[in-house]
Amino acid sequence: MGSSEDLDYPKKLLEYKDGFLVSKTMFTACELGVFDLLLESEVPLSSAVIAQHLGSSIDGMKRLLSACESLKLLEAELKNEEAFYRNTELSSLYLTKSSPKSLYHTMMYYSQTMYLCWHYLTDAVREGKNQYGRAFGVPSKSIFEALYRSEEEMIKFMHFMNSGWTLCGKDVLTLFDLSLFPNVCDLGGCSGALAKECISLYPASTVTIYDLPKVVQTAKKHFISPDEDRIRFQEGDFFEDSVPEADLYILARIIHDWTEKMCLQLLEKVYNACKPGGTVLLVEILLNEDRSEPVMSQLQSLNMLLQTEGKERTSAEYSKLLTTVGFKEIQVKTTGKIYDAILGKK
Ligand code: SAM
Ligand code: ASE
Repeated sequence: MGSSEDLDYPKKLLEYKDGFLVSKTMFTACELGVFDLLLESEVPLSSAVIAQHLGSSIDGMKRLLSACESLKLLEAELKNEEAFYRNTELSSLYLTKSSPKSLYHTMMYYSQTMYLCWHYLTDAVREGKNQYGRAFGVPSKSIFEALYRSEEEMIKFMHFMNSGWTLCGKDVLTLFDLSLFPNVCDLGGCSGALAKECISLYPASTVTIYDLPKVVQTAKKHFISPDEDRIRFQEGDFFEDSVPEADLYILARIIHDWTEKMCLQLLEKVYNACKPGGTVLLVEILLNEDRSEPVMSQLQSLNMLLQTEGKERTSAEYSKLLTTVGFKEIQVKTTGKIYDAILGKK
């Protein structure tokens, strides 16, 4: 840090400045369907053919494709001075819609929703609150009313939530031996990616997805098939209504949405619903104890400021929330990936 090299030529700052140009280039190629078209095609395709298939200008597509090549998202081979493009292995695996590891819905949510919110980061920092009013013209009173401002937006969010678990859903559910819990409740279980992972990892478990009524109805309609009969549903509001009986409560990406006071209210309800030996599993992105890292957790915490009433926390802060309401034997385990887990017992 601070070497003369850095000060003569601020390489890092120039890279940071272009961060959103890189993101938007990748998002745009996803959104236009470049990676999907190249996955389907048996042979590499020219810019003109790709532009024609995807209904874009030839010049715009030429620039997009060569930017993607320079970002190593595409590979090109020259024939008679014309470039023919194909996907890299990485793009085929993660940027196509149909891949089992697809991050397509993550990219779309970042590009279409989060990008608009981040335009108002200055306002969010000044005011210390989310920016749905400015970004989407909807009142920012209740965050999930804003997040679900139309059915279409709710479905996009539900796809986004699912696509996050393709990377580390299995990892977070195998940190602790959850086979001890036949009856699992996934509070705020949304579109059910973790519930599906849970029943496939633990053949004796039944998972109840608890969520707001319209989320449960949409999950049943679009995300969970009736033959996944070890997944059950319960509609409700976890701040207003009682929660189902269970041996294990999973709260994945729930606590980070809320203020301290609301977190304690929710966790106290979960504690009271637990029988002795009952267990809670929090799944969250963790900040290091000195809060300096990881960068991704820091950026996610800014996103929580923009989109919710919450923030990202350290494992000590999560442990404190759990012990405050009465949970004991707190254990923290890390995956080395994005999400980690904290377990507590009654
Ligand atoms: N647990 C899922 C995951 O990690 O993919 C979804 C996390 S998402 C950030 C938060 C979930 O909590 C959403 O599905 C949302 O509908 C649900 N939720 C928000 N407020 C709720 C409430 N008051 N009662 C029940 N569920 C709620
Ligand atoms: C929430 C999580 C998110 C509420 C709104 C949100 C995320 C984006 N908007 O609980 C999660 C983003 N995290 C990652 C790793 O993509």
